Amino acid sequence: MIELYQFEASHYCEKVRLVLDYKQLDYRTVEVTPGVGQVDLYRLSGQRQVPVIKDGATVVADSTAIALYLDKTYPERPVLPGDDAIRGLCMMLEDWADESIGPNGRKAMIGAFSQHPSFRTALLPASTPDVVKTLVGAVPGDVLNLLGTGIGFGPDDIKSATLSLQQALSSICGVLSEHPYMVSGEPTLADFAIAGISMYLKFPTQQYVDLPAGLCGKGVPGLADNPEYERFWAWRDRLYADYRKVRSGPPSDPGSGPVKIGID
Ligand SMILES: N[C@@H](CCC(=O)N[C@@H](CS)C(=O)NCC(=O)O)C(=O)O
Repeated sequence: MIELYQFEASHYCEKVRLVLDYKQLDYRTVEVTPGVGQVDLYRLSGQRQVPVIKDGATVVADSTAIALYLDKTYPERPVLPGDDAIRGLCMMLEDWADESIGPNGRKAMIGAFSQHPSFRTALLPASTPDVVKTLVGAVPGDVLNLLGTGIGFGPDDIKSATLSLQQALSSICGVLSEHPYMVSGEPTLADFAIAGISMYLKFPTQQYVDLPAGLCGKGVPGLADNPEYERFWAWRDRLYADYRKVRSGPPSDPGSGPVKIGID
């Protein structure tokens, strides 16, 4: 069976899980422990980032390379369009999702996390005592802003990331006003990349991903709840409902399992 080495909370891993589910491939996930687990991952794949898949003797790193490998090896339910010109567009959009929506989404989410106490406390396990929740919620946003400045997560970086994401969501809504999916009448890698990599803008509304239940449907204020982007969120919800498998087990008990949001 295919093994997916992952961080459950990684948006690049979510892109791969969407592709695997769409292609109806059986797989099992192997949760990599940030830091120490990445040493083993390096031994396996020659690099330290997730996602990585192991399929028999074949090991593939990088979400794009994985999607291409899966489509080539398992051609049923392709995610790459057959037509050269449409495939070109698909790959361009996929790259845009990886290189722009991904890094900007991470910054905007961390910005929301620092500015909104309720978002911050939603990241905590349900079993967290109220007193701790209050304390975490009460850390002033300014302090968190200061901590982020200098590593590319200061208020200016977050503002420009958010602006770029607003532009991205408007553009996608424009496409969706005339088409059901990004480049053709069927979903392609462009759709799964955008849908998976937008996870930090708004977490999926159901327990598709093993995250604290309080995070379901929560996201970056101004993006996740803005009626201007309703078409985008409706499209993503539909894609999830049609193709993504809901987790079968109960949400992790935060007291007994890893609930760390492994956002690097
Ligand atoms: N281009 C890569 C990006 C993967 C990536 O950024 N992975 C992050 C998790 S979201 C990671 O492994 N970070 C740990 C690290 O860089 O040490 C892909 O598409 O797979």
